[in-house]
Amino acid sequence: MSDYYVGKKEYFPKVGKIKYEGPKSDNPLAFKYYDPEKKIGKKTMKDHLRFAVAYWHSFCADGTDPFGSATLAQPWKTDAKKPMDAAVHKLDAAFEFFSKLGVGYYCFHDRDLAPEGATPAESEKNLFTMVRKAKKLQKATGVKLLWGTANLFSHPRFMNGAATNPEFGVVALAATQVKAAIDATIELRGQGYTFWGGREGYMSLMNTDLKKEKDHLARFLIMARDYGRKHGFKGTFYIEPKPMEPAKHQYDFDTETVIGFLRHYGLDRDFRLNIEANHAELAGHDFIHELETAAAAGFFGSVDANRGDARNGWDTDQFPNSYYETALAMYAILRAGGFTTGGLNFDAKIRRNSIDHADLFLAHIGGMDAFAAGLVIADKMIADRKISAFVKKRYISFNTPEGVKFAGGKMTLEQLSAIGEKVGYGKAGLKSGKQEYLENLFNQYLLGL
Ligand code: XLS
Ligand code: CA
Ligand code: CA
Repeated sequence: MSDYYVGKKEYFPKVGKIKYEGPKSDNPLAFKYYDPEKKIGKKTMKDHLRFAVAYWHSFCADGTDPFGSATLAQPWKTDAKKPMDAAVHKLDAAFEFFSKLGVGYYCFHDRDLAPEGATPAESEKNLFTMVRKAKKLQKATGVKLLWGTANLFSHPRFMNGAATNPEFGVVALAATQVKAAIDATIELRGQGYTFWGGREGYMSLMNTDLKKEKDHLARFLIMARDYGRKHGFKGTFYIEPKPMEPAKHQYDFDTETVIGFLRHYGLDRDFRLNIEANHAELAGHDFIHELETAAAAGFFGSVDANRGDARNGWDTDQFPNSYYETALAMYAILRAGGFTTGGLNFDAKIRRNSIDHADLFLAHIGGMDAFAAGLVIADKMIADRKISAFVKKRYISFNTPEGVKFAGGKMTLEQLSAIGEKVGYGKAGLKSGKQEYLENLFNQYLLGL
């Protein structure tokens, strides 16, 4: 029996343990850049990148889209007659996949792990039956939970939102799920708990009290935070911004919006951001802009690693494959101090016509290689100091006593204006921003891989 599956059946029999073979390998089922134990600076690649697999895309989504039904063969579902049996098979398949791929973490929604029951109590029972099994598999494989979350958007009861629903009863039902999902996360020693604002937003302001809904959302998050802390959750709570889809407008629009919200409602100590590349794009931002914004405010937490499509205006959730993007992202992440409780969660799905047995592996291998390469490139950029030295020098005029006074809040507008009088027109020290030089330099780092 293979070391990499612990259930009764092997679900990926044609794939063994994925190994590092180096950039010259022509084996599609091998890593070209991701060499888990290789040290980059003080940490191994594995510890820098903290890869996680998203349970929902890889084991639940079946290729259904608005125009067509399931395309992906998922024997762990079709094998079973009862929903709970299917959940057990799915868990076995998932842990076989995690171990063969060699990722350290996974992430799930409550309903990914276990089906909803006839009552909230039965749903919780189902979840805990699966949590107990997951705990055993975590122990057997060493794979850990990066974060847990609750699905508060799929069921029709959440069509008008969860915490922001106009019906108090629905808000209370959302609480049954969040309470149980936090318990599950604690039980599985999850390092984080995520809130993505599924349908927390609105479709029309004609029927929406925006202020009330935002207040309710904050209330709900405060209760969840207090519950988690009271029951021993020491990890990080995350908010994952997204500007739209499924709602026309979502309250957690982007990083800056979420930071403002957290500060306004006093949630800034416990919550950090989980930034998704595709959501950044939907908000009209570069991924690195969102990372840098979070880091600058001390809110950087975790990443949902994927990509969108520059010409599609929706959440395509594709696997990341641009080394340009991953290098920029890792440059921001390393300068933010790297991950602590967070990691790189592949919130990405294979295309619905990727129906071969190994496609799920190939997708993850590509994403892991892209981030490993990004890490190596970013590490060189930092070590070389050319870019950081340039940026530092660009602001050197603020190192004068007057500049220091200004930045330290020790100057009035009158005083600043008097300095301006002295500087006079034509002597303000115009210097080139050197964008083209820096972009060329970046390409050199990229090719120097
Ligand atoms: C959907 C979100 C979702 C969260 C978890 O767009 O990305 O999958 O990451 O609820
Ligand atoms: Ca996500
Ligand atoms: Ca997404």
